[in-house]
Amino acid sequence: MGGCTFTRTVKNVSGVRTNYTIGIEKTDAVEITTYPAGSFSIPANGTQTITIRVTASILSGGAWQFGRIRFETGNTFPSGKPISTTAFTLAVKAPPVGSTFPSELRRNIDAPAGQYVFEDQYYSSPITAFSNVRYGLQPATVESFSLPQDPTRNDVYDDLTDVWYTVTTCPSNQQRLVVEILETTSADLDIYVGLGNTPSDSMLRAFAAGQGPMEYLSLFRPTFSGTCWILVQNWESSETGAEDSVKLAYGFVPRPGGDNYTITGPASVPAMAPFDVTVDWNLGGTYNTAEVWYGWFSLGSSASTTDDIGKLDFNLYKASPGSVYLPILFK
Ligand SMILES: [Ca+2]
Ligand SMILES: [Ca+2]
Repeated sequence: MGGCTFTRTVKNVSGVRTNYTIGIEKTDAVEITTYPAGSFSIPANGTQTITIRVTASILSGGAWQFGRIRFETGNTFPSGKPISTTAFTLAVKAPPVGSTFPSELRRNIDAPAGQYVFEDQYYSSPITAFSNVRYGLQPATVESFSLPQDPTRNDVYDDLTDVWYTVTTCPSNQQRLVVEILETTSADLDIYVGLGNTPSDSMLRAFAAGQGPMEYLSLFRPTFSGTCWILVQNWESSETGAEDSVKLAYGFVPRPGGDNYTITGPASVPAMAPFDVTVDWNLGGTYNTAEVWYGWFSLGSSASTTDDIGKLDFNLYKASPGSVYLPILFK
């Protein structure tokens, strides 16, 4: 699907710390998301980088879509004068090809069996024999531990007692490798994955080390396998000297799979006519022993073309008391 991501860096020249909220206005057939989302705060003379993702839907029919992003604040200059809202506009146009399916399906669950219906989806070509390929759902391994801030955080590997890591086997021929933070009190965790028994920079193969603690690493068909390590560094603890709790999930999606869920759709659909697709899962006994499951599926328009309509990461989370996994459905 057409879409683009870009960044804007804003500098605070007001002379005071300023809190901004992000407002988005847009036409219907475009999605606009920002990171950070919602709001941010910039110290006097500080800067903030905003990442903006813009995706035009095929429902735009190739017409220009428009958006306006506003940074609003109730703060005032030292003189007492209000700081005005800043804003910029953007325009996007995408060819009417592809489908309206998102790139992932995430659900919170409270029972072994469940269902999700993608309603009123569109595909730019005719569907002559709806098909799908399914991998997973495979239970993840969940680890809970506590971790203080790495006192030498600019070097992940200098003292491995300052970080948390586990050694496991990264199987070959996997559709996905997923490592993610489920819960933590830390202000900023980072995830590193590499080969061998002992973490080192030279054996690093993948990492997720962005802003904030809730890192999510999802690799499509990882090219490395064998004995591997998964490492978590506490880059910034919740407060000085604190040991932060961390709940981490990691898992693999083997090929083949797909025994514990089904996908149904209409056998045939004309181009650009709405249709529903239903995903039904039954985790069976694993529901009692696991709390996160990973899968992957594709949707196709004929028996021989099985992935032209959509390719989706599929994550299920069993919500435990006291935890909040927000179901995120990107559309
Ligand atoms: Ca260190
Ligand atoms: Ca981070």
